[in-house]
Amino acid sequence: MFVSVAPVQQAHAATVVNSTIVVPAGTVYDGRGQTFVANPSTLGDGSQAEGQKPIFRLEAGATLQNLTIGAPGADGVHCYGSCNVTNVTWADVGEDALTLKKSGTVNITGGAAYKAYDKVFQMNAAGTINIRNFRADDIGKLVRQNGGTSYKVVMTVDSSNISNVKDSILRTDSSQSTGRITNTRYSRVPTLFKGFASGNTSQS
Ligand code: ADA
Ligand code: CA
Ligand code: CA
Ligand code: CA
Repeated sequence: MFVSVAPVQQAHAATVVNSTIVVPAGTVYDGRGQTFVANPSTLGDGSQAEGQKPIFRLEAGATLQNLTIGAPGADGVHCYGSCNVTNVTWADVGEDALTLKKSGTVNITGGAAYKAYDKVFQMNAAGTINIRNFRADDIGKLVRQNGGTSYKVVMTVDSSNISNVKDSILRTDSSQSTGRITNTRYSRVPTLFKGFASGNTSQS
């Protein structure tokens, strides 16, 4: 499989990304533990303003692994179809952390998200998001299906640790969507699920 690796840089210095890094379909981008931040004048300042650009764009079947996204986080990661995000930490989520832009399955494995004023994972297309072994703290919502949409999104959270949530862990406006949370620790979470039809959520 084709794997791109991040350029070597000085220890502890963040790489400033001036234009979105595109990870081609079916390939792996390995950040080798480095930190990436947006250039605020080209990608976005990480505020709640809409229309910011992502730091990484993952084409269908791409994998992003082993890196930290620091501040400013701009619009984080965009997935155009299925994507795998493994051991990625958002130290200070920007407008949001990751958006599904075209239908597919998003697998988030390991990693963490901190300081998300509103949303962490934004689902703007039908599909599935599987979150496993994840840490989230100081967030508005962990997953939000785009407001007012009625397509189906399957959301699962397993073996994770979620704390200091303002709104809810999983939120939708669609009666088709489902939410399942297993083996997960929470503290200071007002509501696990918001907006789901009855019978479409489960927790154990
Ligand atoms: C808000 C906004 C949507 C979309 C979304 C996002 O929910 O209303 O149009 O921009 O944010 O993808 O960040
Ligand atoms: Ca938004
Ligand atoms: Ca933030
Ligand atoms: Ca966004």
